[in-house]
This record gives sequence, structure tokens and C-alpha cells, in this order.
Amino acid sequence: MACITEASNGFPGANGRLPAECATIGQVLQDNGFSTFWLGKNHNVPEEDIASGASRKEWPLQKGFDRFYGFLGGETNNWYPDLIEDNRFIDQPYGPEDGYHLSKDLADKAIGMIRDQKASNPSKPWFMWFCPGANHAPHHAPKEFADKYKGKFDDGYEAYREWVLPRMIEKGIMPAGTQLTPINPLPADVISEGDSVRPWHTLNAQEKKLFSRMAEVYAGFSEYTDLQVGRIVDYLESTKQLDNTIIFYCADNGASGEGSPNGSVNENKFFNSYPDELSENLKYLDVLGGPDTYNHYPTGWAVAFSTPFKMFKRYSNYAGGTCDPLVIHWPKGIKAKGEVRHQYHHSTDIVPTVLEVCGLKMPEVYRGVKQYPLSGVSMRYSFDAKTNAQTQKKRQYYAMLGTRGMWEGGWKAVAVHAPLTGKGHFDQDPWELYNVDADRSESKDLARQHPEKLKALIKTWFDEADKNLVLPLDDRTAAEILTTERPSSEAPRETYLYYPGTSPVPEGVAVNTRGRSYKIIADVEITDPNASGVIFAHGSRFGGHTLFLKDKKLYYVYNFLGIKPEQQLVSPELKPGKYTLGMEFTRESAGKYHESIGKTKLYVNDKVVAQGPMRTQAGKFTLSGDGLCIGRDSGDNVSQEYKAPGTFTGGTILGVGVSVGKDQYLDLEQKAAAALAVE
Ligand SMILES: [Ca+2]
Repeated sequence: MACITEASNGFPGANGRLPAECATIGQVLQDNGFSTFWLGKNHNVPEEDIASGASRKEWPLQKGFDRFYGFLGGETNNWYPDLIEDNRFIDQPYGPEDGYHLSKDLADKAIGMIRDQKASNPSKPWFMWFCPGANHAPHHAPKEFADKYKGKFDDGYEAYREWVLPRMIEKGIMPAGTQLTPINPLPADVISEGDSVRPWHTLNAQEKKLFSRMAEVYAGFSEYTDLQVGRIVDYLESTKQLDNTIIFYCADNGASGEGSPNGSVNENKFFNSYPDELSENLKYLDVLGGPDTYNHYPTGWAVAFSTPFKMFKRYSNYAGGTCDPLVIHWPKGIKAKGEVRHQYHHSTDIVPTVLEVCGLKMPEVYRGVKQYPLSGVSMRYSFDAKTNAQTQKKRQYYAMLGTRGMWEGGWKAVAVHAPLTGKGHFDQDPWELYNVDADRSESKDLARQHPEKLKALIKTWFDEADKNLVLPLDDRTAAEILTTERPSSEAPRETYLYYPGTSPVPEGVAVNTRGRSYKIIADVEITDPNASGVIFAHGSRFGGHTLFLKDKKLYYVYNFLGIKPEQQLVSPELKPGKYTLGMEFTRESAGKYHESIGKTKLYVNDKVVAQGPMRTQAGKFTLSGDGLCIGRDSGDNVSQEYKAPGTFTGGTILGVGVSVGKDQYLDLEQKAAAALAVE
């Protein structure tokens, strides 16, 4: 788990699976009589296992959790989430038009799980890991929550940093004397352009308006989710459980720079290495944060919301990428109220704290396998410690996507390297040195003054990297990592057959049409002259493709990263009867951003009924959710010509073949018909 499961590279520390040497906190607590609940994000399942028909081995219920309600993967649409309940995919209980938002649904289900437990097993203690989609992208907030922050960010991100740091110092969150760091701290030959910040004064009026709104939406998303968490706390209080419940409240993600210098209304462009355009983004100003956008603010806000530190998420070397506030609340066990603790700690220290508080030890052997020792230390001592007391943590390494850092005894070494650059040359990276006990924001590089200290810390980094299976380092670009083919229990095939009535097939295991020619062939019987609906669909309004009947005509729509207009081919009217309906995309060249450029033909039986130029995406349609469906379009709809789920009616779909092989369409038509006939 050196990185996200999608970036697994096969080396022992990065194969995207929890090793048998690492029992989870769920397994340890479950074995000790706790009920265990997990809600929200679980990004620990390998992509090939995120499918209805796939192995459940790495799913939360097999990892020590009695219940699960949430999504598998890095993020999901908060209006149209990709939901799993326990061990199966489910459709969302109601839609955004009826007030759905994932944060709210998760809070409802969290309360429901505790109630269920109290009804049947009231004597058992419980453990809950609650991880909403917030504040990860996409930044989705009910409009009235975003509107509460109208005008609050109009002065820009530099002004926000200057405003917020004195407030942090005044509240004791940051030590007095903490310095602001530059908004673009890395040299031009290190940083990738997409991670740089455009100074506010260089923006035009429209950009300022759009960027401010993006921050308002983010703030609204945060407050809305906080309110939902508050409902769980209220429930605990009203049922007299709050006093003896220990709550760790923390942002798991931190401020993220995935929005690029201009922000995005469709973050999927970032994952396709396709640039955002201001004129395109401005069209969405009034609906930002709603179901029409898959939005992310620009890098300037990521820096501002990481004040006073340098950089943001993905930069494991600087505190802007790693440091988060953590609140621990436990009325019965902590005498202090509303106090601040400055002891350095790391997320690896939470499990040891939970175990100590519960009077438990990590087992040395679990299910016959000798366990790796826990890498963290308990924070229990800090509950009664003085604000500035010495930390009991000795050292902590950092590594992510080629970036790395080493904290030890109040000092920190930082390799000057940016993630996802594909630059490599790790052995030539300069290192910086900070005395973070005296300089929390890592503002004064002391590498020249203390070369021996720096050398020792770099050596410690290599010791820790060795011990924790960190090597080899990997700084390939997002597009390179995400589109790398990985070993799979199902080898890639030339032809994929899909059927109606199944769960959506997630993109990680579905046919890969990226960067190549492909054909879709459906065997359909139309019985009603007004038959309509989706035959084949994959993706959402932010990118995807779909074959459907509407107004008696066959449509093929390729939605390129949500950029309007949709690319459409439409047939003449069809009468009832048996048909082979399909399309063929022939890739001719690569565009500037590696998108495929080519031509598409629409077929009714063996006749071309429409054709035209088309471009297709270089990267995936979604990071998670909105899988491939037959007979409907799950989650969010790919085309605005219909509304999800767009269920097919007025006929029968026997099956749909998708081919990425070299066969001619007409040969394939016969082959697919033969294959489907025997299913
Ligand atoms: Ca969909």
C-alpha cells in the first residue's frame, strides 16, 4: 500500500493488497468483542476486485468489519455515489432531486447501524470508521450551504493566508512566530506546471469570480458534512453514549492540488491529462457544486487551505501535504477541555492509541501469521500532558509518488522532488533541512548550516524505507500510472460480452476502449414501435459513451470529458423487428493530449446509417462508479438525451458484444450473434 491501489506496481510494498502480516484494527477489535462498522470511503480494494462478480477477499467485511456502507475507490460522486452495502453493490436509495447527498446518507446509515446493534447486542461495545467523500473532490454542496460563504473569499488566496495565520496563532493552533511560506516554493525545474499557483493579482475579473465561487462551494461542502457528523454526535448524546465514546475527528485528505492552476468543473480532465479551459468552466458558475459539476478548486486554494505550510496533498515531503488538525474527544477519559497539544504525531499513531484506550494489545500472531510490529506509538499520554510537552514519537518517514521526507526529534529532511512528474533522477535530488520544533511551517532551510544532521536524516530515511518496503520509488505521471495494464485474474480479451440485469461493471475490469479502435454490437428485438431506452452505457455526464433508442431512432453518443456538444450519431426510424445494432470507432491518430482522433460509423444490421469524425478519451471515464451497464445507465446518465436510469423498454436485449480486436465489424457481427445465441 505504498500508494493507492490503482497505482500498484507489483513490488512487495506496492501491490495494492493488505498483507497477512497486517491484521486491521477491525479484526483486532472484532475478535475482542466489539461490533465493527465502516462507513464511506474504502480505498484498499484492488481495482480488479471492485466488481459484483469479483473476489471479496479484500473487501471490508472480510477485513474485520461486521458492516459496511459506502464506496470502494478513491472518490465518488456525492450526488450519484457508487454504493456498496456489506458485500454487494446497491443503487442509491433516492436521488438528488429528493435531497440526496452522500454525507447525509452516510450519517443516516451510521446512526442506523448503532441502533441495530443496540437492538440485538446492547452489551457489546462498538467501533466505527466514518469516512465521508468530503472534503475530497468532487466538491459537492447543497447550494444554500455554498451561498452562506458568498463573498468570503473574494480577496483571493494570498489574502486568505495572511488573514488566517494570525488567527491560528491567536487560537494557539500554530506557535507564535510561525512564518508564512511562499505560494510557489519549488524551483521551476522541479515543479510540474499543473501544481503551480497563479498569483491572485494576475487573474482577470472573471477568473476571480469563478475561483472565489469554487472556494465558497468547498466551504459549504465542509460545513454541510460537519453538520451531518454533528447529527451522529447528537444521537450519541441523546442515547447517553457520548460520555464514554472516544472520537478522533480529522481530515483524511487535506487540501488537494488536483484542480490544477485554473480549477476544474470536471476533475476527470486531470486524470485524462486534458487541460481545463476557463471559457468552458465559466459556463458552470451558477451550478457549481451541484450535480452538473465534478469540480475541484485551483491550486491557489489548496495552498491557502494548507496555511502556513508549503504545497498540498501528494507532496509528502512538505507539511502542506501531510499536516492535518486532529480533535480527540472523550468526556469520560480526558479531563482537559478545548486545549491544544503540540506533540508531533502521525496517522500511524491512532491505532496504538485506540488499543491502549481499550486496554488491548496488537496480537503478535494473527490467523497463524506473525504480524509486523505496529509502526506508531500511542498518543494516550498526551491527553494529560502539557500543551508543549515532549512527544513520545521518535521518527516518521514520508514517501509518496516520488516525494519523500524524514522527521526525527523535531528536525525534518525534505527531498526537493515533485510527484507525478516522470522525471526520476532521485539520486540527484537536493534535500532541505528544517528545525520544525522552532520553525513549524518549514520556512528556513538549514541544510547548509547543519550538513551532518541532514546526512544522518537521509540515512534514517533509507533505513525506514528499507524496513517499510518503500522502494523502489515511482514518480510516473498520473496518466501513465492509471493506464498501465496490471496483472489480473481475467486476462484482457478481444471481445467482451455483456448482458442485461447485471450490476454495473466497474471500469477497472470492463473492456478498455482507450487509445484504440473498438466496436459495440447489440442483438436487440424491438417488439413495441415506441421501444426506447439504453442498450449500452458506460460513464456519466463527465465522460462516457452510450448506445440507445429514442424517438424510434438509434443513437450513439460519445461524451468526451463532459465537453459540450455531445458527439452524436443518429439513425433513421426503426420499426419493430430483430436487429443487430452497433457502432465502430476507427482510431486514426492521437491528439495533442493523447486523446484518440478517428471516425465512427453507426450500424443497423449490416448497413452504415450514419458516420462522422469522433474523438475519444485517453484516460478513464470515472475514478469509481458509473460502470458499464446493459439495458440502463446506472448512477448518472452519459447523455443528456435521456435521464438515468433510462431503462430499456419495448423489446428485448439479448446481449451486447464490445470488441477491441482487429476483426472487421461485419465478421464480428456474425461471431457475436453466434456467441450470444448459445448463452
Ligand atoms: Ca452512468
